[in-house]
Amino acid sequence: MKLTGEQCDTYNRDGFLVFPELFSSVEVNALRDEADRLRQIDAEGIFREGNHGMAKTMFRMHEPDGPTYSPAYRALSRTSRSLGVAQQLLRDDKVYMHHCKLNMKPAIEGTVWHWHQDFGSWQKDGIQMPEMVTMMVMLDEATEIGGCLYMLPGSHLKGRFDPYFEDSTVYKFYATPSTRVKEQMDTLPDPVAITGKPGTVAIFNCNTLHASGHNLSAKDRWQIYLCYNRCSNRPADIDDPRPDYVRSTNWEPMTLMNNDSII
Ligand SMILES: O=C(O)CCC(=O)C(=O)O
Repeated sequence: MKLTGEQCDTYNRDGFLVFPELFSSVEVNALRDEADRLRQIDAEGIFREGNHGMAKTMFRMHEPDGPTYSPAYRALSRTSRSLGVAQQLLRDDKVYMHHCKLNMKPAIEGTVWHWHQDFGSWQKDGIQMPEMVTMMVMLDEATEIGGCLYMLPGSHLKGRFDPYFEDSTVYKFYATPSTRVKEQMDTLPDPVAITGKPGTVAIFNCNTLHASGHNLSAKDRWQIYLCYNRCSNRPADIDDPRPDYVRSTNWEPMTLMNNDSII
């Protein structure tokens, strides 16, 4: 798959692009079945939340040497619709995956992600250049009541906002101070709700401000995140790096797989 010039212009202007139902229902079902299998296991790289200890996030389903491995997720990370688009947007054929994760925001209990730029965390991983792209794939219908993502168009062009460590939520991560977010909201177009049917994809820049709310609906909201980086932009050595499942140390270029390899 190749993006058109117009799609590239939209990505460069807004900091994100949405592709309705880019993956088929057969592919989505295969990925859901695998997620269902993996969430039963107890492994580093699977985090739980809520009163019932439900899996909230799992990592590293794309690498064959770990407990959370799934061939379907490896294939997902390497199709021309995922890796091919990342190579095009990063203008480089040598691309690796910083991490792959599934956020399973459970019905009623799944909670907020405050506004943030992903590069806030990735810079602390030792990555120098904010030139990374993330592909989000919906495994459920994403709705506003169900805690879909929101993107702030054009925010990736405003540079980096010094993050703070947000530890009041279940998800502890580097978020953007609310004063800075409000300043940007005063001047930029309104946030866009990234809603869609299962199989819908959003690709976004690592400096695009994004957030999501509580899942108030009766349905789980499962979304995969594939975070691509240029091999030449791999992290520098740092003290006390995060574990491999979230800061990959496999910096080999990924190779494309056939489009039908997920199923
Ligand atoms: O899954 C979500 O609702 C938000 C996830 C997110 O923003 C992130 O992982 O950076």
